[in-house]
Amino acid sequence: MSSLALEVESSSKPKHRPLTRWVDQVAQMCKPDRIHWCDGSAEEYQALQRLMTLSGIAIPLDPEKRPNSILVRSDPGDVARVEDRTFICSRSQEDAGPTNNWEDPAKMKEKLTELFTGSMAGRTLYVIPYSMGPIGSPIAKIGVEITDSPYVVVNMHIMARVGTHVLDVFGEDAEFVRGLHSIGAPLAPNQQDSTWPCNKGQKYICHFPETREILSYGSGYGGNALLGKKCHALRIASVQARDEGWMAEHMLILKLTNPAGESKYMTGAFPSACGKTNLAMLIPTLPGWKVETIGDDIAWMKFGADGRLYAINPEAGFFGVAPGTGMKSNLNAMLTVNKNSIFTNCAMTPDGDVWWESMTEDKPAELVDWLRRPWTPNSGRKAAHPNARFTTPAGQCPAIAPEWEDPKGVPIDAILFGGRRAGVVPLVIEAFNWQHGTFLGATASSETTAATTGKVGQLRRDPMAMLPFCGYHMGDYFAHWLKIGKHAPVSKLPQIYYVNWFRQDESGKFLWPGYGDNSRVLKWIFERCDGNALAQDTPVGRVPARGELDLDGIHMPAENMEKLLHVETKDWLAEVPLIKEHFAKFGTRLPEGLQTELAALVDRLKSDKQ
Ligand code: O2Y
Ligand code: MN
Repeated sequence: MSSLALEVESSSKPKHRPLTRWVDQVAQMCKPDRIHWCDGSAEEYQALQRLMTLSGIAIPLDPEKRPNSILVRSDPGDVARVEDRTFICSRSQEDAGPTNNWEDPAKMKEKLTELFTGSMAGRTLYVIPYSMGPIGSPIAKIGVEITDSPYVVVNMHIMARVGTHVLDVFGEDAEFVRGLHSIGAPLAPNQQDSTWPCNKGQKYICHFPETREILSYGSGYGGNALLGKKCHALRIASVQARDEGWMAEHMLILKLTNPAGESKYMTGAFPSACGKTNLAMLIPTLPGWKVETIGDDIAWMKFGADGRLYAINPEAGFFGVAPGTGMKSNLNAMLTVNKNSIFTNCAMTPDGDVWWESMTEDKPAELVDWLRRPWTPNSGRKAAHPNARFTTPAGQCPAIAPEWEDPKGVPIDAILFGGRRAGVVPLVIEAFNWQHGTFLGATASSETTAATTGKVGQLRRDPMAMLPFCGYHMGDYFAHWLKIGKHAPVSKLPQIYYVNWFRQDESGKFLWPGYGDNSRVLKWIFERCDGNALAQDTPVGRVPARGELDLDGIHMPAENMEKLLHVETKDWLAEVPLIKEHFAKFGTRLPEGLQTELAALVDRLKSDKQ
C-alpha cells in the first residue's frame, strides 16, 4: 500500500497559519511518507476506494446490487469503541468527574508524543478539514482530523462535511478542534501491510477539553477513529456547549407530522441497543401520521432569538449497527444503504453482496463470515460481528426531512429519554417541568443486552445516554441542564418525556408491540404539547389518561394497557436507594435541584402509599 500514491492532485492547502503550522509539526513528529490535504471531492473518494481495494483493505461489492459500495473487515481486536481506553485529560482530575478515566494532560501528551513519533512511517498523512453541522450554520463547528487511515478518510467523507469548501469557514484565523489520529502501525521499507493495520495493545482515545484537542492512537474503528463523531461532536462539544450556553447531546432528532399537516420536532436520548436509529426512521402504523428523520445519534441545540431551542444534526451520515437492521425493524435504513455505503465487519454473500443477522427472514445458504471463514446456517456462530456497521449518507434516507440541513436548525417541542426496562418503568411518563425532566434524564437506566456488555439484564444508569460521552464532570453537566431550563420562559422550553418500549408481563412477554406502533406514544406526546390530550398524575410523572393513547387497529387488552402504564409504589420505593447510590457518585457537584427532585419523588411515593 505504501507504494501506491493517491491519484488526485490536491490544491487544498489553506491560508490558516495556525493550521498549516500544526500540520507541519505533526508531520515532523509522525514522519509520514506523504501528506494529502483532503478536498472532499467525489474523485478523492473514488481514488481512496481504489487504493483500499488494491491494497486488500476493501472489497468492492457487486455494482448491480450495491453500487459504489465496499466491504471492509477489521482486525478482531479492533471492533468497537474502547471505553476503558478513553480518557478526559482535563487539567484537574476533579473536572473529569467520577464517570470518566482521567490522566494529567502533560503526562498523557508526553506518553502520546512517544507513541506518535514515527507512527506514520511508510504511510500517507491525510488532513481532513470538516464541519460538524451545515456549513455556515450558527450552530455548526469546524475541526480538522489528521489521520494515517484511508478508511477513516472515506468514512469522514460520509459522516461529516469535508473538504475545500470547509476551508472558507476557517479563513485565516478561525478556531477549530484539532484531532490527531494514528492507527499506530508504521511500515518499515518494503514491509507488507496488513488488511487492517492497528495497534491492539496500545489504544488511547484522549480528549483535552481545555485546549479542544483529541489524540487518538492505536485503533482504526468507528468512534475511536472518526474523530468528528463521539470525540468532537459529544465529548469536546459538551464542554464547548457548557462554556457557551448550548447543548451537545447524544440524541436522535425526528419530525412528526399529523394528518392535518402540522409538524413537531422531537429529540430522543437512548443508550445503545434501544433502537435510536429505528425510532429516528420510524414508519408509523397510525394512518396519516408521518415521521421524518433529521438525525439518528447527535443533536446540538442552541436558543434562537425567539427563545426556543433549535437543533441541528452535526453529522452528514449514519454509522449504524447492521445486525438487527432489516425490512421489518427499519425499512428506511435498509433503503438508505442500497448504494454509496461502506460496510464494516458484515458477512459477504457468494454473489458479492453483504449480509448480517436479521437482515432477511431466511439465512443465506452460504456466506463468508466477517472473519473471512466459510459460513452456513449450521456453523453455530454469527456471520456478522454484533457491532458490524454501515456508513451511509443521511441524504439518501427515504425518510430524511427536507429541512435536515437547515442552518438555523429545527425548533424542538419535546425531548425524550428512555431505556430498556423489563419492569417498573411505564411506557411513557411526562415530566412535571424542566427540573423534573432533568431528574428523569439524570436517573435514566437500562438493562444491558448481550450486544452492550455481554452480560444480560444488569441495570446500568446512563444519564441522558451520555455516560461514555460527557467530556466533563457529570454533576456539572446536570447543573448545565438545569441552567438551560432557566434560560427561557417555561412556555418556550421543550416538554420532557421518559419512554420504555420494553416493559414485560409476568411471563417475560413484551407488553408493547414497538416498531411502528411507537408512533402511538409519539402521537400522545404531540397532542400533549398542544394541550390536546389528557394525562393522569402519578408520583413519578404524568402518564396517558385512560383511553388517551390511540390503540385503533391493534389488539391491546385493557389489562395489558393497565400494566404498561402502572406505577407500582413499592417498586419505585425500591428504586430510591439505587438512585441515591447513583447520585452519591457525584458528591458535592450534584446540583441541589436534583436532590430536591429526589426528595419530592419520595414524598409523592409515600403519600401515594397511605
Ligand atoms: O463501536 C463504535 O465505534 C461505534 S459506537 C456508535 C456509533 C454510532 C452511533 N452511536 C454509537 C454509540 O456507541 O453510541
Ligand atoms: Mn450513539
